[in-house]
Amino acid sequence: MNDTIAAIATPYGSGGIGVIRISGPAAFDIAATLFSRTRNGLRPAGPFETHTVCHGYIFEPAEQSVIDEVLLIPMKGPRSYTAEDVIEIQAHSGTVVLRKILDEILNQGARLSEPGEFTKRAFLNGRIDLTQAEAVADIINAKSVNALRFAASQNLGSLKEKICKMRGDLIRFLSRVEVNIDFPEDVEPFEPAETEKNQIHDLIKDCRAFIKQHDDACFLKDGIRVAICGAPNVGKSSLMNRLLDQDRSIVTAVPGTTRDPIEEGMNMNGIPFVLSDTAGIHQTDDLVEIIGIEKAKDHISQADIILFMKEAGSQVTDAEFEKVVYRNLPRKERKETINGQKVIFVVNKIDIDGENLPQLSSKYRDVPRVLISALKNKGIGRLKEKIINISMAGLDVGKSSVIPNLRHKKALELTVESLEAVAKGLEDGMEPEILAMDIKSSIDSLGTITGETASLDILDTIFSNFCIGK
Ligand SMILES: Nc1nc2c(ncn2[C@@H]2O[C@H](COP(=O)(O)OP(=O)(O)OP(=O)(O)O)[C@@H](O)[C@H]2O)c(=O)[nH]1
Ligand SMILES: [Mg+2]
Repeated sequence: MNDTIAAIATPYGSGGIGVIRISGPAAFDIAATLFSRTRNGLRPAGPFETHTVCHGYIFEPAEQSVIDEVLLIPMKGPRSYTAEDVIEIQAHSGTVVLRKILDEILNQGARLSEPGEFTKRAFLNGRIDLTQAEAVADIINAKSVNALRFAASQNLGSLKEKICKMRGDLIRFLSRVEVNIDFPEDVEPFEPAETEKNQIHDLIKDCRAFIKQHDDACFLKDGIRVAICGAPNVGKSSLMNRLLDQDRSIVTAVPGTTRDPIEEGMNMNGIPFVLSDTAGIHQTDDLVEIIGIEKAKDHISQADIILFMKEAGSQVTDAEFEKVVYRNLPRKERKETINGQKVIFVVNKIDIDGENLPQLSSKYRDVPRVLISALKNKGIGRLKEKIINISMAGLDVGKSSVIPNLRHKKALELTVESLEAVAKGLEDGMEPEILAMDIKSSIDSLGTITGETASLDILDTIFSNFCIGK
């Protein structure tokens, strides 16, 4: 933490501008020895006025030659990204020029930063909490506008505020319990007020709501998995290409064309999806097809939404639906998947026969049916709408401002566990000493979310996922 770090902060390759970042106590001195306001010889330029833009030249000191014409932005800590003294140099973006400038900065005593080290310093210096640091990575990796919106809100501290408030309530409650442990003769014996019991129940409810929010909305980050399945030749690959609006899967009139599942990402209404086109499921002796069918079944079992396809003019039986879809779903999710309308019965090729349309039996009356022609581009808009509606069902993306990630969710589950012990303890009139232990562990697990009580392991895992220069 006491040394000065530097890194190229923009992606490698040719581009308009490349940024090099320096952070630490020697940042201003290092910049002053390499930067000159005139091109006629290196005349050290400091002291810099903070938060201004300086035009000038970066020199190679040994040769006294100009490496590049640059803009330099000095930012005195704590008003900077890391809360330390920071210099950002905007140079021309090319691998060689940026590398050369960075080498000169390292020659002056800076150290090459580790992945995420600038953000880690911002966290360790108390400028941001851990949820905000994680949101930085989420902003960079956002695959959709919605994912970006949640990440941006978390970056501004929406999750931090909520967790800090819950933790604050528990800390106040703990201090009241601890007074009884430390000074039992000076105060009345501990008797929890009704409001305190209610407060613990409310906190459990809040944690559970966050956990649900994760379960409902984590797909906004990773993408909703949509599997297209059915018998050979029904038009699965044609639909895949139609939804993607590109020729991704091979389409032929020969049944059994698709073997390996084909996956492709796409974005609809700001929601990321991962579509997979799978091999036609049927009875076969062809070894390659058999392997493809096994893979298709894997995709069906892992999908969030399943498009079960049949052709117009054909019949469908419960047995076929069960073989292709129902029996491939994880046992405990079968009912919920069908009732939650996560399977759509897609009838394709309605251009050939618009009269004889297959219909599932009343046993599967909850499965919605959508009629399309992948070839003639009919009904595709309605199918997309249906997929989007299913994805958003029960999720109020508009109102909520936070989506806890998996790490937060696990910490919240631990918090619920300890808070339930606290609630039970309050009912049973448990000793204040034992009550205090359970309250403390709930405070600790909430603290791992914001970083107050996060171990070094957690920090290393989080920041090693960042790129160098962030
Ligand atoms: N008339 C008509 N033909 C279609 C339609 N959709 C697909 N086809 C044709 O049906 C044949 C099979 O299409 P594919 O998309 O390869 O079908 P598939 O389900 O991927 O087939 P496999 O990969 O072999 O399982 C091709 O000749 C397509 O042109 C449609 O809506 N109407
Ligand atoms: Mg195919």
